[in-house]
Amino acid sequence: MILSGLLNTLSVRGAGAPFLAAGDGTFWLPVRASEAAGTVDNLFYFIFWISLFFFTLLMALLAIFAVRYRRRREGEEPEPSPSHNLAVEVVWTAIPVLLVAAIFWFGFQAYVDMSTPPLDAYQIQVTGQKWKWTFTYPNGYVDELLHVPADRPVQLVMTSQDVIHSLSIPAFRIKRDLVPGRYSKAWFTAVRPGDYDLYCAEYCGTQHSSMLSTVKVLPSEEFDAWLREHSDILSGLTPVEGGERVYNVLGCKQCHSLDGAAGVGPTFRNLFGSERSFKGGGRALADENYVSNSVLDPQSQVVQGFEPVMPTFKGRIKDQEITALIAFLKSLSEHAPREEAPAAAGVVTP
Ligand code: HEC
Ligand SMILES: [Cu+2]
Repeated sequence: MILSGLLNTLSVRGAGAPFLAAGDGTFWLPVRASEAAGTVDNLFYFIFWISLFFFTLLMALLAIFAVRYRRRREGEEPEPSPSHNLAVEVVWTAIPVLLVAAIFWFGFQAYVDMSTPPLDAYQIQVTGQKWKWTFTYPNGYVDELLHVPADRPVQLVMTSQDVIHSLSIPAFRIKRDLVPGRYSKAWFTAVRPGDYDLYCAEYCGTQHSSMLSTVKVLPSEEFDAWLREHSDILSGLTPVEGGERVYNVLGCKQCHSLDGAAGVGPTFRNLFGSERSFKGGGRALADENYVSNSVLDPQSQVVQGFEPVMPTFKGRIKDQEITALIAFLKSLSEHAPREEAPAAAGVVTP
């Protein structure tokens, strides 16, 4: 029967090979890079062809009837038309009901599959905030690009720090909202190594359109090697080099320059050891504890002339990384003692 054939082509893990396997995009849809993409596309084309078939049929009948039964003479009376035909009515009710039921069934199946991650899925935490994505790996490594292993189910556990965002990866056919104060989940199995676009699909403020990232699908062993290499960002580096690495990797450079120019936040040049004044009064010397506190609780002392927009790095930065940052800031400042001060080693975490 046609229906069971369709069922086969549509089922994700069904016996039959999917009609559209992972592969290049089609006219309407982008490249298919996840296991579920074929199912979604089959469903899309199922609905598309049904719609096209009925649209063509109805428009053709409309045109034919309009010509065939047109009024040919001035004053011609309409012929009496039948008001009821049981057979025709049963047919035009039953066929659409069956089609709609089939669409529901295939759609529901795909929805359930796409909402139920396998228990052994590899978990990555996702945070959305105005206007960037951060991806936290099981070992604590944080990145702004989403690296995932191919051919392994990956689950994203997502939340937002401010407003509603929506993570959308067209090549994987997934899109899910991130809501502040709760966790939403999405999962996929990427099947084609390569780079794919990741968008925010929920209007979240003025720079919504630049809230972009890239998904990098790596072959499984390459992914493991990549994660190992990037996890310990301080390894093999001096404290100053390590601090510079932290500055780049954790995104401080988006807001803090090194050349003396103020950006969204104050420059890091000559910051360490200088006197700071705060909004609403108060002054302090920028020492080790001040830097540590600025990173962990930025809103507690807001520097005069700047907005309180720095996100907290609590939970995302390790103590050794703060220590390295302090060494880096000292190297940029003429107010700092030239040698490593012993106090830098003992960072206080509130
Ligand atoms: C989104 C922009 C942004 C990011 C990212 C950011 N900051 Fe800030 N930062 C600010 C702003 C704005 C201020 C000034 C207002 C305040 O004190 O909260 C500031 C203040 C500071 C201060 C105090 C500066 C001073 O002049 O006294 C330090 C130290 C600091 N940030 C360190 C960091 C470090 C380290 C990182 C990365 C781990 C970082 N910031 C990431 C925006 C940012
Ligand atoms: Cu957004």
